[in-house]
Amino acid sequence: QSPPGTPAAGPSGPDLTTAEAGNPFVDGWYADPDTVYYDGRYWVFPTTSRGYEEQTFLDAFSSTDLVNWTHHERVLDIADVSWAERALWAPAPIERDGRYYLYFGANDIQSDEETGGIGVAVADRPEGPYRDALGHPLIDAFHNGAQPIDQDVFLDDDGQAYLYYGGWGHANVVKLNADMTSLGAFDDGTTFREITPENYVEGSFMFKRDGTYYLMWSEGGWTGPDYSVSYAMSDSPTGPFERIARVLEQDPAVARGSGHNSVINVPGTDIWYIFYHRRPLSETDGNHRVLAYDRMRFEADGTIRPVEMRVA
Ligand code: FUB
Repeated sequence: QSPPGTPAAGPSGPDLTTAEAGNPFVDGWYADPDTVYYDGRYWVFPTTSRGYEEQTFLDAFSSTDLVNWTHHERVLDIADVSWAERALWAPAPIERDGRYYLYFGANDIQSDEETGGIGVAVADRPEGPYRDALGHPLIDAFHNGAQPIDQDVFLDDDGQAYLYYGGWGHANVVKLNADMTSLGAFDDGTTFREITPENYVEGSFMFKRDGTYYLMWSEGGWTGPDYSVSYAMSDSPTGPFERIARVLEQDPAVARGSGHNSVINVPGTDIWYIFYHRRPLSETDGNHRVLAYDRMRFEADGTIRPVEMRVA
């Protein structure tokens, strides 16, 4: 069933229906879904949620209608990342100049002495195979207290790309150069700008609507009773970001641990969906996370309404 405002399929364009799949919309334990729209297909790149030692590859899912999903297996394998061994997670996709980039975290480093952090892989096609672009992490150390994990990539209308990232309660934004594989600098010469909003824990995500920048993030412990998603609005991609409210939280009647989200817009419409992971009520293992999406609606002033999670 399609909500009001569903665009009609064009005579030659993709069938951009907005009928909704059931939740979870794909099978398997997955988390941290990041979404992108490439040339008529929606793509979801999640973490393979099996425990850090077993998170050694990334799958992807694609769909033309958000209902029927194709499974793309092992789009990135840790065997192709010389510096990574474990904890491959939170991939962030983007296309630029015909090349497809996937930013990923690996190794879950706990100090600057360890090898790991945020890497970037590149492919000629959305489904990969993605290969490590650098032979070393793009960000391999803590800056402003932010663990180098949970990145999101955002390309602004002026062509400037940004990476938002950070665990351990701190968030940074960095500029990416046009090659998408090296870091730029802000006007003051610095590379890492802290943007940590109130209550931030991890899972940063950026999107833009009607000229306003929305930063979203996860709060609470990832297996705990208060894991949730909140947001801030700004007229600049670098903030300041003042926390406004929660938009996604646990629903004791639906699921636990709902968080680490992304957002996708149905092209040519004002229809938006929030993608996130959640833990079925029947599961107690923290890694037993599944992928879900729900409609995300805005008030006239641009603020986001609390999301109503569909049970299934
Ligand atoms: O999937 C591994 C970690 O769990 C992510 O980095 C966090 O955001 C949490 O979802």
